[in-house]
Amino acid sequence: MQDKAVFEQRRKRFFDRMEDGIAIFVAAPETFRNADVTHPYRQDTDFYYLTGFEEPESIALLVKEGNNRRFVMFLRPRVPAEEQWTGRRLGPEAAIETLGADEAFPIGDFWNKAPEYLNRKSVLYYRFGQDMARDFRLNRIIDDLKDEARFGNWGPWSVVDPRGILWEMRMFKAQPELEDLRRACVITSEAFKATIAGTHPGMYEYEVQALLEYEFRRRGSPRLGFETIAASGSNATTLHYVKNDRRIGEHDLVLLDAGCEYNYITSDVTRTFPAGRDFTPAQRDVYTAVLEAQKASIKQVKPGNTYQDVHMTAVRVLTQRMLDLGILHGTLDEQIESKGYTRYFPHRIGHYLGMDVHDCGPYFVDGKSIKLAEGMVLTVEPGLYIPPRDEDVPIAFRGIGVRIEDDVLITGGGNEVLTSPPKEPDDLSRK
Ligand SMILES: [Mn+2]
Repeated sequence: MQDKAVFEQRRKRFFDRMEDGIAIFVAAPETFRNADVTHPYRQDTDFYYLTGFEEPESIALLVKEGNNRRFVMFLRPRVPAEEQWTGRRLGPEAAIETLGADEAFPIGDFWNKAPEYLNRKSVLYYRFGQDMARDFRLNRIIDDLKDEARFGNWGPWSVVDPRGILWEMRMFKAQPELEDLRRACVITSEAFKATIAGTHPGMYEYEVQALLEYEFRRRGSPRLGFETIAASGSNATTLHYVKNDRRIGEHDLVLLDAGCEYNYITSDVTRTFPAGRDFTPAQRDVYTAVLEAQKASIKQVKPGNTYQDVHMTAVRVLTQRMLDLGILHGTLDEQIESKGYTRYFPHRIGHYLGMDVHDCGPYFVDGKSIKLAEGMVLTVEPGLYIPPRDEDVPIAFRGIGVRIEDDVLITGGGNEVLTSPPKEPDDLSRK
């Protein structure tokens, strides 16, 4: 666990923003893969953000009544016979000291104690819709409290999704988050560099994936931020290709899109590079178009510019270059007006990055593209994807897919690119 003061500070900020009432946060459930084998466990992002606690089967309450603020934890008790199988648990006694909880109880007590915590609270902060049985039970408790009005009891009258507060907090990265993000970006960059150097024709895509993920792990990353895309040849034209089971050919490009987590913050990088000695002329044409678009877009990432400004910069460069190469026809204005370019650049320029790879936060407010501001982190990842059997395109371009992605922090004066694997075509030819 990171320094507990980080989580205490976050809880304080949440308390400051919430109205008098109670907020309930639930740990991610363990999910079964097959038989009694579970998927690798990762804590729910919002739960971890506020508690720093990584165990499943736990619930955190933030209770606010005026100046009286209490952080209450429910968690698995210490049971040596169970811990012999699944490992050491923190337990309620240690939760006070280790997590900074004001009160802590075994998770089995939660439903018995829930009515007393919910009683006479006007606002409940809770995310409905993740577990119907739990939602139903909570709702029942609230209704039962209201039925006891003659005894002076009542349950919350309004239910608020806590993500409204949390996501505004998580969207802007400050010191503790930035330290971890920088670390994730350095590990990812170094691992990409090693993997690009270690990739050769004849390898399978999954070997490249395994090499990259080994390079992440040996540098101290506990897990991936998302499934690795290792796409060779025309597989790179499938945006979220994760089969990774094809043998890489002599003249293929390899598109590698991956990122490691560090302290629950992830990086997200894409590089596209020739598996063999060099780009073919057509590959180089497409590659330099995407690189030019990426560089131009990154320049637009600064306070006051909008997300849409960054996106449209890429659209203009990519569209113009596709017209130059005979991939599109007509004029720049016509193509932009008709959105004809989306046939080969179908996605947006990038996304917020943080504890979730597609991190929280609005992109449009009141119908207007949001203005970028210091502390936000955005990926910039233009791409061109020419389907292998697109007969409207000169044959040399068919089946080429290129994406180039870096992680960009918005600073007071502009931006800082946090990721650094090679991307100049001459640095990617070898070898
Ligand atoms: Mn991305």
